[in-house]
Parts: sequence; structure tokens; C-alpha cells
Amino acid sequence: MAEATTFSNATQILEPFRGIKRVTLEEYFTSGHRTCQGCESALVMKLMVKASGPRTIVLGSTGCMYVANTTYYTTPWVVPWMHTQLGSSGAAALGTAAGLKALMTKGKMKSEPINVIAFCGDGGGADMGLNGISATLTHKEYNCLILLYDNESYANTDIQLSGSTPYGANTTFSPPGKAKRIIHTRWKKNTAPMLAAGHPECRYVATVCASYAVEMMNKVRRALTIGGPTFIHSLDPCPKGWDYDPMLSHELGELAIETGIFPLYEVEDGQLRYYGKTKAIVDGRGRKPVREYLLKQGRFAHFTEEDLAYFQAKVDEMWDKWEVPGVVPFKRMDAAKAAIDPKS
Ligand SMILES: Cc1ncc(C[n+]2csc(CCOP(=O)(O)OP(=O)(O)O)c2C)c(N)n1
Ligand code: SF4
Ligand SMILES: [Mg+2]
Repeated sequence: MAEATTFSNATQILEPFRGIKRVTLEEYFTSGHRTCQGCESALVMKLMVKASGPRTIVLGSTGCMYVANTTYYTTPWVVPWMHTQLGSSGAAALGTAAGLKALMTKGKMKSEPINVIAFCGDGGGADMGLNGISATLTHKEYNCLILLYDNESYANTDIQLSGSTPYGANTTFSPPGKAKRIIHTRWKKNTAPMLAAGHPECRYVATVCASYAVEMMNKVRRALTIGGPTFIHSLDPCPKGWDYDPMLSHELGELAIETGIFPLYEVEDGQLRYYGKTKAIVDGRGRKPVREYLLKQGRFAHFTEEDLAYFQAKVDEMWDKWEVPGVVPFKRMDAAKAAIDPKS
């Protein structure tokens, strides 16, 4: 039996990496996986555990990052890793954190901060597992991070559309046809703000993109340091599902930010902070036209000028009309007042 210790629910203090040269060399997600060439989600896994370090348990729901990472008798995971059912990242995170806490409280395990990270895809997290993630984010007594890697489809089962698939994209469930060009007519879910606004005691919610690797790792480190249940949403270019040359993954991540389609920010204790090029946009720098991003991807190859204009107008609205630009889609109070009283 482990030595009896007084349990304290402390978290590891993970200081931010101050620049790329300060990033640790050790890897906890190494060779042995079989993701596609240029898979950004695999890079996200690698950066996520590099940021958290060796005292980490990772739990992963079904999807590419389970299937391609655990081919029979091979695995890239150096830290303890467990598969969980497709919609269960929230429950797995909470249960593991609660289990560790119980064992440490009873003195059955040495009392020390251990990072618990559960990842999920957009299908498993933003669609099927949303209820479990929501429940977890209300349990402030447990330290665990849920990281949603968003490749914008149910990729592992051959690119079916999810609630996170962008408007108009060609997926196996939304192939453009002659009679109807745009089959998928819904706008993408706004997952991170929904979770931030809906869980006032969740202390940290952030968005990331692996094209900005140091920033991404530092947000993981911040989430784990601040503790309680926390949530990070990562946008991950996927060469197979998005249909582009794998060498463009990094560039597409950058373009998603520079066009304003996917803003980078964090919400810590209710305080919103924009990051990098998103901050520059908020401060007045122009956004790149969405066509520069969309037309590099085969999933939008059927787009006409009309479709591009519609997409651009929707993104413009995020920045020009939303109460909190790029984040909260309520119309601005001044615009709402003007609509009620044309004289004001
Ligand atoms: C309950 C359940 N329904 C369906 C499946 C089949 N399935 C396995 S992976 C997957 C896609 C998951 O998509 P996502 O969470 O976005 O992860 P990705 O494959 O894109 O990495 C599906 C539908 C399953 N494993 N379990
Ligand atoms: S389909 Fe996409 S997410 Fe899945 S392994 Fe390939 S590139 Fe990665
Ligand atoms: Mg997915």
C-alpha cells in the first residue's frame, strides 16, 4: 500500500514556454501511429502531451485519433492512455479525475498532481458527447482538461458531415449534385463559446490551432495549471477530409485564422483575451478574403461566386455585428436598439 499522505487537490504549475527554444525536447506521443500524411490532429496530440509532460493520463474517444493511433500492438503513446466510447470523453475525464482523487484521499496512492486529459473529435465531442462534457464542466472539484480536435467531419468512418462541418462542404453525406449544388446548408456550431457561456464555474475555455504551436501548448499548460474542469477547442486541417495536398496543413491553419473564420482566444475566469492574428483583426487589421482559404480545398471546389459571397457575408457578420466579435453571436446592443427605435 502506498504511504498515507494528506490529499490536496493541487494542480501542476506549468509555466508557459517562452518561445520555441524553451520547449522541452521529450516526446510522449512518438512514432507508431498511422494517421494520414499531413494529419494536423496527430500533431495536436503530440503537442498536447509535450505541453502536459510525463505525469499525465490521456483518455481518447473513438475516431481517427483512437483508430489510427492504436493499431494492433503498436502505439505512439508514451504516457498511460485509455480508449473510451465515442460520446464519452466528458465521463471518462471526470471518472478518472474522481478515481485519482479517491485513491489519493484514502492514501492508496501517493498524493501528487496528475494531469488528466480527455480528447474527442468534433463528432464525438461537439455532437454526440456534448451532454457529458457539459456535466463535467460543472464539477469544479475535479481537475481535468477536455480537448476537442475538430477536423470538421466524422473522419474515421469516411468523412460524414458533423455539426462542425462548414457550410456547403462536400462530405460523403453532402455530395454536390447537378440538381442541388449545396447539400449541407447549416452554419458550423459555435462550440467553445457555448461551453464558456453555459458553465460559469468552468475557469478556462480556449481555442487553438497547431499552426501556432507554442501558443497552443501554452494554452494547454494554462488549462492544466488553473485546474477544475477546462476545455480547449482545436481546429485541425485534415488532408483527407478537406481534400488538399498534405503539405498545406500548416498554411490552411493560418488561413483559417487570417480570414477570421476560426478566431483564437481564451476565456479565463470570465475574462476574454484574443490572441495573435485574431487580436490584430479585433484591433482593426483587415481579414483575408475567405476564398483564399476555401478554394485551396477540394471540399469547396463546387462553390460558385454566389456561394463564396454567402460564406464571406456570414464571416463578416461575425466581426461586424456580433456583440463580442467572432465569439458571441448576439447582435450588438446598439444594432438591436436601432432596430426597435429607428430614431435612436
Ligand atoms: C456509438 C457509436 N456510433 C458510431 C460509431 C462509429 N464511429 C467510429 S469513429 C466515428 C467518427 C467519429 O468522428 P469524430 O469524433 O469527429 O472523430 P474523427 O473520426 O473525425 O477523428 C464513428 C461514427 C461508434 N464507434 N460508436
Ligand atoms: S482522415 Fe484526417 S484526421 Fe483522420 S488520420 Fe487522416 S488526416 Fe488525420
Ligand atoms: Mg472529426
